Amino acid sequence: VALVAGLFWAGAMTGCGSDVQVRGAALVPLPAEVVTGEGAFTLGTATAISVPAEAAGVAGHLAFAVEEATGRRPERRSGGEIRLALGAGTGAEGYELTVDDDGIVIRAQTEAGLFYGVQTLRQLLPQRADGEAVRVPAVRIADRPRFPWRGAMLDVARHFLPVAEVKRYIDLMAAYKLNVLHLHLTDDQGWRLAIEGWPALTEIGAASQVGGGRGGFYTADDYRDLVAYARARFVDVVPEIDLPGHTNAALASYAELNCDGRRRDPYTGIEVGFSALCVGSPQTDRFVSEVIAEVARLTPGRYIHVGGDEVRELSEPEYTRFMERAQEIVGGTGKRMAVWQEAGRARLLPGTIVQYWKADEDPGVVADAVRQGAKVVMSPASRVYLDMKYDSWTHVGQDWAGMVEVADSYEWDPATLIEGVGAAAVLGVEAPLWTETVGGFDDLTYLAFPRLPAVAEVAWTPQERRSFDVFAPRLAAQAGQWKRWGLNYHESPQIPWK
Ligand code: TNX
Repeated sequence: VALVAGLFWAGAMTGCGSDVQVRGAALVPLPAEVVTGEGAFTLGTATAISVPAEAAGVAGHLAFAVEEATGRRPERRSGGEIRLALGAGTGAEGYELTVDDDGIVIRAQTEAGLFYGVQTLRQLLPQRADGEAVRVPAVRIADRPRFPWRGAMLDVARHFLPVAEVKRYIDLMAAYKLNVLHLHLTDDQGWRLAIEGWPALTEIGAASQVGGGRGGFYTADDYRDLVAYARARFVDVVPEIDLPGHTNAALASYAELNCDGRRRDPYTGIEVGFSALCVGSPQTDRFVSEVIAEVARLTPGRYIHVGGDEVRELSEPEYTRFMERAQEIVGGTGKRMAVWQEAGRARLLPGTIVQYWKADEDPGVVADAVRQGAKVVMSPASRVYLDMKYDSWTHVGQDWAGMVEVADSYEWDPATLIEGVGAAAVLGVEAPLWTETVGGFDDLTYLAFPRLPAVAEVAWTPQERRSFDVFAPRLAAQAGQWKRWGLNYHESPQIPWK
């Protein structure tokens, strides 16, 4: 007898289900459809995986998931009991996962869909059973994301993050089916990407950060390595070069970018809004053109983010003219422009991405941008800014957008947040992590967990399937994994941790 998913989850939640069912209830983000069946498949050290050649990019991820559960790397051969299959009908990122007595099959139209099926399987498997048989109860899952843009942003400018830590964050994102990593590469406090022909950007611009540390930067090879690592996990990198404000690091590197021709001092504080390129000058135009060209060359993805936020030093016409010129430069490289909401005041090409972040400054500009054909990525600070404190006890973070507990991050609908910006205009959701106060990876994960998985479910799961009461125990069940991964996370009082 198949139970409908809602009943199944409710049963597991109230403790009526068996232990195995409770494990089944630990899926985050919640799939679109889950139907439990009868029986189970038992994995052992002899279980093999079967992966078609065209899905080779997912084989390693599947093998890893099985190894996590059985303690042994599975053999890959045709006729293996855990099978990946490509086939039409699931949509670009959807998949179907079936567990019965004979085995496990994940079907999808694309490798990305198969990858998400594998991430779901990972959550269905008990971890590190070491020798014990691993029982997976029969289930049929049909799943697909609500939004195509499921993002996280890392600010590597205020505090530099080494490549290895960015990769760890990508792993965490991918486990929750997030697919866009927005890298905030430049700001007042540091310039983090080497640009050919502009050596001072890294000799001077990269050598500072908040609080006066050594800073750091990515070489072109580091950046390519990050992009490839992300790609292998179906994550696109969207680089941000924040212009024309938030540019002190560039202004400290090159005198010619300043209207008075004088280099600025490096900046290690946390004020915003005080810097701006000398817009309209030929030097600035050459700088922006060469930087964007280099970033476009290094980035296989469609989008380049050029910031546009918090520019207080320019007049309105100077600002909008600059953003329109930046749009022309980005377009000239074959990419599309992404911008923070303020740039909705400029004339935008259809298909531009406008990222909403705050309510107190004219959210009407976002609706204006949509009327110009822009698509919106939702990053409401009071919901998804992972640098906000959870409560007054939080030892790291800011509070200008309020305290943001897990329920705040979870209980909102991107399609009804802004008047005049309906579902059709919303491309997705993104959780930024600004790092003014974040000096190390443990603080970073403390802020991201558990809010990042909450935002992942906002972006993935159909709105009518979401409720915080049902989410909270599923989230609690993730903690075992987080401990095995060695993650520092916030034990929110809103979550029934075991
Ligand atoms: C606002 S969000 C900023 C960032 C800060 C952040 C701190 C945005 C587009 N600008 O420069 O780091 O607040 O929460």
